Amino acid sequence: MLIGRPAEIPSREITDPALYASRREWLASVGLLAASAVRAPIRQDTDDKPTPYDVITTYNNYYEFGTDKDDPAKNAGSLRTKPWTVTVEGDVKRPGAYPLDDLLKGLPVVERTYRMRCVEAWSMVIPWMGVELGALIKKLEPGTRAKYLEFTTLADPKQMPGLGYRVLDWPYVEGLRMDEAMHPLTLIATGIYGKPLLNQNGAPLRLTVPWKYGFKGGKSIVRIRFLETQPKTSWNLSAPHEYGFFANVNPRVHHPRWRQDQERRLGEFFKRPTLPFNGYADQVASLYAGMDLKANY
Ligand SMILES: Nc1nc2c(c(=O)[nH]1)N[C@H]1C(S)=C(S)[C@@H](COP(=O)(O)O)O[C@H]1N2
Ligand SMILES: [Mo]
Repeated sequence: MLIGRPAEIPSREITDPALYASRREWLASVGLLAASAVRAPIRQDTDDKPTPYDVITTYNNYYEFGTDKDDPAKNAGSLRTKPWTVTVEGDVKRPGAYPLDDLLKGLPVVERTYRMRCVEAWSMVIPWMGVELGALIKKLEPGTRAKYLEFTTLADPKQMPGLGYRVLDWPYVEGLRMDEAMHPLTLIATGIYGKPLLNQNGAPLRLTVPWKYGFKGGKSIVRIRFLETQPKTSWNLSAPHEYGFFANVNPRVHHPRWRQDQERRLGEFFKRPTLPFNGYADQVASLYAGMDLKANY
């Protein structure tokens, strides 16, 4: 009955971008969007055409499930995301072990369509659903010494076959400076195309920082720490000259294996130019005023 289509229609057809848009209109027309508890206004942060759902969910980087692009979709079925607990530690007034629902309770649900640029020089456009990380941080009440956030993601060999390969020193850890974490573009994502995240995309919650390379967006987060000093992050530790802590998308600074001034948008034939800060410079460049952006890859 979804937008008047037969129930047996495959889900990938229901969620193609055009139908997604009309589904949203349909939800709005029957008052469902407005009725849901605390839903913030939708803000489109790009006019680029969203990448189809089946591409977003089958072409993935999630090395805990294997290093080929189709490994996560094939192998991540073994991940158990219910129940899910996120531990909050460090200089914060409300530390604790939060069941996921409690962690996110009361925070406005937002939908944002963002470009995602991987350091491997491909990109997608993803309609995320989630909460602003800044809203979560305010709810948890950081202390005055908290200058950075560290995000640790699940590392359970029983559920994650890729952990057998020492590609990285598990668990996968990422981090942000407090002002980056508080920026309204930064999301804790819980869904894509209005549906809960699939395991291969980092269920049940992952980080999304659209002006940074995709590896900053740690998947399946189990711990958030409020720190005084910059956390040690996995890719930066494994190859500091290739992966910076800031890792802002920067077409002028190349990775040894991937030029960064162009990218392949999945689904497109011709390469397109990569934009500084992935096209979000007007919103975020001021965070890095005075920093040498040639060095701060
Ligand atoms: N835990 C974990 N998070 C991760 C990764 C990973 O291997 N493990 N890969 C990162 C990289 S390199 C990218 S580009 C994005 C890919 O997100 P997607 O597969 O949902 O598009 O996830 C990031 N988050
Ligand atoms: Mo990536």
